Amino acid sequence: DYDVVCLGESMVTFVPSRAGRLADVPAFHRTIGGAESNVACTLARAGHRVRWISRVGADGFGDHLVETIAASGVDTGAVQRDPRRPTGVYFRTAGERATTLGAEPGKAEVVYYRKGSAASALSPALVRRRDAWSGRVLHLTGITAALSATCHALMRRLTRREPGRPLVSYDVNHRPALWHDADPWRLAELARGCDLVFVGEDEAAAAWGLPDADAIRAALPEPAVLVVKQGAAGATAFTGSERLHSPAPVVDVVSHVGAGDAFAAGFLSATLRGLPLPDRLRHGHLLAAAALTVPADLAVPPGREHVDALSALDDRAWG
Ligand code: KDG
Repeated sequence: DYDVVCLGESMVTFVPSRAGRLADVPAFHRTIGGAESNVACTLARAGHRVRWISRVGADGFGDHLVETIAASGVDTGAVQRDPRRPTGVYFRTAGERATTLGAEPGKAEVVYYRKGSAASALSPALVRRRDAWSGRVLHLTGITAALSATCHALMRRLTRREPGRPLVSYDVNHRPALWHDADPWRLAELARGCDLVFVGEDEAAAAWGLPDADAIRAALPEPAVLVVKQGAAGATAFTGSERLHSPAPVVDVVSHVGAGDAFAAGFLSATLRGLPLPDRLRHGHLLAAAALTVPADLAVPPGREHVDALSALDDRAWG
């Protein structure tokens, strides 16, 4: 059995050869993206047993995703091939530090080609419970809920509180480009059925109009652990009656894409190792720092000993 099962869509990702508006980028570099497989790969590289469940097209991009994710040490045996639908792809800008016309500073421009993708056909009928429940933790994100009606139904099924289910971890991951017609409060409804929830203060403001960490906790009292990420200001975790803030290390940001996934992976890794809450938050910050300082969605994370050593540094080294 696995430590963590991650379920969700991955895409072949095209990252520009240089900074600037998407409209001006002449060439792209192929890499991979997908919030849940980013978490899976980072956890596998930290030494955990991880499975990724998804559906890809019977095409070269599907092969590339499965081969790359498997090469990180993730079990891909439960990944399905769809003979009729393609693997999703997406393009985004790089060099978010540069303020370019048409792009909000600090935000990447993102264009998805994933409507009707193989993964959007995932449904309660296509995912066996014994596969989804084959780990100590099942990690999901709100992206899946936005892909199709059948994917939303699958998310509702997987976040239903039932005896015998593993710990369900959920990163809200509000992607505005996927929520044109749908109500983003669906993301909060799903969170209520989960045990561990990650959400950014910025996305809670955008999706739900909630101003700060305390307002988010008031709206989401159900998860046993709620982690509110506050960008450069750090993160605040709520567990039962406890509230703990942890500052983030100062880094030179190259790209924000993938940092949230790395944070979730660090927090989950420390949780699986039975480390206390302050260490879970620090492990999250350290892996996020690695992701923030590379252009790709997925960074090669620092090794476990390195993270442990950094995490043990004096408090003055933080914030
Ligand atoms: O968290 C990073 C992801 O957003 C990226 O890898 C692509 O999964 C992706 C998405 O749907 O945006």
